[in-house]
Amino acid sequence: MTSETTESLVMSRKEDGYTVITLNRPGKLNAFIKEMHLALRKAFHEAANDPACRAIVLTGEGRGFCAGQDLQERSFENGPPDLGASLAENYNPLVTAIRTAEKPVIAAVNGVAAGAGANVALACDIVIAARSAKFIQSFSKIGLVPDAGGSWVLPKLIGEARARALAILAEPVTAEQAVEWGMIWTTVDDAELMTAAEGMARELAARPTRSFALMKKAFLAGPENSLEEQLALEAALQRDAGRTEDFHAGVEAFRAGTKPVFKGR
Ligand code: T3D
Repeated sequence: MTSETTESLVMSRKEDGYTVITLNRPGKLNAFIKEMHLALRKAFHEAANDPACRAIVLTGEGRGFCAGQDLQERSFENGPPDLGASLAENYNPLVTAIRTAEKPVIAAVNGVAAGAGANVALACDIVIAARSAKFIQSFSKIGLVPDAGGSWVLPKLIGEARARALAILAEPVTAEQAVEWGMIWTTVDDAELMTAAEGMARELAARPTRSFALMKKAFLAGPENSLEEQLALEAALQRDAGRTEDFHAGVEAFRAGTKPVFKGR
């Protein structure tokens, strides 16, 4: 690495109520190298565990969101690399951290999101993409299979026919097409991306954070559960939600006809 340091590979900016985490290898479209994974895990862990942070925005510096694994990092000199180990060590914990974070995670997709870069974005709770962004399941172009949760989340989002075709053909999906297919939440003009993403984060930071944490548990478990199991889980989660200060504040404000002040607990 020349001017790249672990610290600078990922930037973390704390705002009032939310944190913006920015992948920062713009010259390589923010492709993942080991050091960037380490820095991202650290930044994400800090934001996830910071009580003052009630929403996280993940974005990329420059013209790309993330081009997935840095292919220059892979060496075949001593035999084939162990990609399973790479996933277990780096990508899987990241996707799990995003899905289990007890606060909403917004992906602000500023440009191309390819390979694991696309699927890290799709692991986030809400995806907002710049109009010029595109999503590419580029794995099959280099003989790999979708990872970082892509084979799990894509069929759920867009149906199996489209998921299979995207994985096999590795064709880019524009931001507008992604919205139309239900792959992402919305698209905005490029210049508006961070205003939109941070505006949403600011708004979410003023909402009842525990309810977001609990509903994430429900959505995570849902696909594997029977209806009976999911109903039981909803009852357990709602029991917890009903015990929060924010539920109390919400009901009091409703009765008084005032605006609730949610504290996230
Ligand atoms: O290994 C494991 O741990 C297993 C996990 C695998 C997960 C994966 O993500 S596998 C998939 C890896 N990603 C790709 O295959 C995508 C490769 N990149 C591309 O196909 C294209 O770059 C894009 C379609 C994303 C963008 O194209 P374009 O024309 O807009 O940009 P570009 O000119 O190709 O790229 C700009 C620079 O970024 C360029 O560097 P240079 O020549 O200017 O110094 C290019 O080499 C670099 N870059 C882009 N993607 C990667 C990359 N360098 C290393 N690895 C990349 N993935």
